[in-house]
Amino acid sequence: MVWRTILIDNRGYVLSLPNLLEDQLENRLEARLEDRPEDRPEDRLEDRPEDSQHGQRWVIKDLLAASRQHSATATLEKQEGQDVIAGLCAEAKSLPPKYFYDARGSELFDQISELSEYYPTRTEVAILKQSADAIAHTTGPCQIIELGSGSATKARILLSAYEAANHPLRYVPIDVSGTALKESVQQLLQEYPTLSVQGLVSTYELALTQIASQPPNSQIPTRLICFLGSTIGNFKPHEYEQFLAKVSAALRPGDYFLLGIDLQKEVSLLEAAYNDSLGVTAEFNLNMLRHLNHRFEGNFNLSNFSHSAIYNAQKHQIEMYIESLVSQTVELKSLSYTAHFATQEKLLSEVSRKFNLSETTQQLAAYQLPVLKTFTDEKQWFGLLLCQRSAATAGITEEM
Ligand code: AVJ
Repeated sequence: MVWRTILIDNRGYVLSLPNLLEDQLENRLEARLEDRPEDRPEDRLEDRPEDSQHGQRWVIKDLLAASRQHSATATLEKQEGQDVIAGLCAEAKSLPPKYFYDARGSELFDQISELSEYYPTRTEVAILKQSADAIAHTTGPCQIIELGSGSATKARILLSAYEAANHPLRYVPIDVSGTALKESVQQLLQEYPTLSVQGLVSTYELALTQIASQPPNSQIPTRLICFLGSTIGNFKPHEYEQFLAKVSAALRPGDYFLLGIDLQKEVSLLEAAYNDSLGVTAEFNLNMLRHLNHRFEGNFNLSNFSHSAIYNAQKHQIEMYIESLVSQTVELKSLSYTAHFATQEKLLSEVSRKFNLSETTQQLAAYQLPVLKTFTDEKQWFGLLLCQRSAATAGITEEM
């Protein structure tokens, strides 16, 4: 299968040529940017539905590459690594969890999800299998948009239910790992002969902005945004609120939101899930440093760091740390940044919040995302909430 990568900028302009090889992207894109005619209406993405006009069933757009090129003020890496510098500069060091997910990190996460101690994936998959038909029946035909699609294991459960319900199959996977995205799309297209796919290599932020600006698809106007796996638990409280506001703004009244949340439970179960006996979580955690080495010409020596994870009961969250075993200095060359670590200094690499069903249900309603149906397992370990975007209430401006 020949891959066709299309790049679009923030305003939805197509920048690249078909059949671009990934390692050539940056140079080619720069060249294209220079000879790009200003604001040609025929280049608008919305006017080029990939299925009907080009006879294609898929398109993958790299919003990250496109947005990086957008800023003329800083070098590509400087722009991109600002969050890394900010995290390492802080009194209490931290790094954004999105840096877990290079190709290796996505692979390691798949391994985590199969560990005996790591109950969330298995539990959510079981709930999804039981509820997928009800979800398909409730939403009717819709575009399935998934934030953080990874290897799309859970999407398959939904797609099969929509297929069984004779709904048209339209999937919009979004992931920061281009490799994971391409591999999963390639597989899905083979498994579902009628499926059409629009993949986005993107952060959630950028993707939600893009989704908010898309006019309704004439064939399948209803959208279902899926955010599974309790990845929402990675957000700090203010980021969580901003995120719900963005989802709400991206959806039109009548659209759906399917949210997976890991529920509060016994501490021993939680801590075991993030300190597995095979050490896969430890490897996943430290892989972030390898990713930073690769991405920003860093010299983190992984054997000088170790993994730890504890449950913070006050904040109802797992906190995962990378601890420095020695006093050391690490340089990230392409960011022109040097960080010092003291012996036993801890860097927070992830928080994984654990939720309360009724509290979360109330919060969703406050963002015009009232819960229509709640699905859970018999132990109440994990919750799957199907919400429907309501019409704006008095005092809140409708943006669509
Ligand atoms: C993918 C964010 C849901 O928080 O449980 C697994 C990531 N980190 N083991 C989680 C993770 C360590 C996972 N999420």
